[in-house]
Amino acid sequence: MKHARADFPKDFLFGVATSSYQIEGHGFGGAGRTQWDDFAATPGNVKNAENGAVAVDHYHRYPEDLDLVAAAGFDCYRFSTSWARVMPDGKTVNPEGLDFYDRLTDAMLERGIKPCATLYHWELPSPILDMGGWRNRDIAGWFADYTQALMGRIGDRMYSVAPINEPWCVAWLSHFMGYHAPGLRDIRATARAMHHVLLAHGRAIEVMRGLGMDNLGAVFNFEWADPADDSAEAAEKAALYDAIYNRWFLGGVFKGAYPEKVLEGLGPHMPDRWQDDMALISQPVDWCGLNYYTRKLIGPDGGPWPGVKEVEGPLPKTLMGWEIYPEGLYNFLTRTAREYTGDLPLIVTENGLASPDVVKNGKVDDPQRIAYLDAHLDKVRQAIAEGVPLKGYYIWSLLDNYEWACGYEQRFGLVHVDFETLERRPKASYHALAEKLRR
Ligand code: PNW
Repeated sequence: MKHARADFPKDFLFGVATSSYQIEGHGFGGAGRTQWDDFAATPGNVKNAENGAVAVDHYHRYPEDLDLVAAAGFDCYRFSTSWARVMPDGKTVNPEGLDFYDRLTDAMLERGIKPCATLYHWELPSPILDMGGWRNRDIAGWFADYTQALMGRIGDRMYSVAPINEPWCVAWLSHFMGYHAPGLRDIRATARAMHHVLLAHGRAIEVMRGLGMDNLGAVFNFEWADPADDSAEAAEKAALYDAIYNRWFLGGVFKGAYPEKVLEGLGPHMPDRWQDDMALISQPVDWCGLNYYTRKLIGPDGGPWPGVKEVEGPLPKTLMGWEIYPEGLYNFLTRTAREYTGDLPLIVTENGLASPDVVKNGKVDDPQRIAYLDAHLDKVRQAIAEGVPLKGYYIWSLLDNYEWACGYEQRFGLVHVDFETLERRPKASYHALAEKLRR
């Protein structure tokens, strides 16, 4: 790796991220069924119909995994907690679930790792989905109760907390595009989910303030949109893509307002009196997290609203087929600070890639990952040099894991996992980072 800890401000935090359903293993320890178990069981939704029942068995192997976080010299561990483990029916507490997150928290602290929690990384309890899931306004109250139960137990030891991982994925990807659970393609469901997910964010922040917690934030996934050609149509479509993907959620949380051009399409389907919720949604938070992977090229042609069509870009791609475009990270860091968050601390809460691992003589080489991280860290340094209040950079992910609709095919880890034996083996990128991060 080109960059070392010494190249960053003294208090800059390096971290590594995971999520509960992608690593823990599910369906035991009193945990309930989730929408991803249901979604994966329907053929065609997930590669090989794979699910997170075993994942990488982090539930039992977390001491070894946290040892890896600590040994690399990471300051922070961004993990998520499973609603369905804490409340199997979405409403009733499972003491075993609370005990697990209590142990996990203490295991981080014992190793000098800062616990950075996310309360929802997509494993909705199935009984909540049966009641409408994100389409039902009541979800915000149920989510607040879950927040209270869990943070009442571990909140005193959290370094930072964000309620929701990637509201765009929760709402648009899952209710409009149908790529993620619950797999809907329905504009009315989408409009409701786009609003209720931020309402749940607001309610959870309110609950945690009530518990006296601070360092609370919001985590968004961003994709830079470039027009595919010089036409006015392509520019307009790229701007609409940007408004749906990025500006809806930033606007909601930091301005208390949604972009007009998205409301033109979603407006007729929005829940009644949604405007009354905007003060709760835009209450102050302490930091803003950005997950960044790629950009999209948007063509001039349309169809029915929103009529946004992605076209294939010319840049080198990762195994996911995502273009490698570090400039997009720079663009988001500078634009977010300039237009939305001002002096508020920003954190890159995810950045990384799926890349081919070359396993030879017991070693795992992943040169593409090292190059990708270096290229993005260049942009991180450039943004900091220009005054962006960026306070940390977390890599997705610690371990190869369950990559949602791609099943176990795509490997995002710094640590290779043999999915048969579940043996962990640090990749070359892990060793390279460890050498640069040790204090
Ligand atoms: C993020 N998209 O998800 C998530 O936070 C992780 O759980 C996930 O493993 C990681 O990125 C890599 O995919 C995304 O289709 C999943 O645009 C899909 C999209 C964006 C983000």
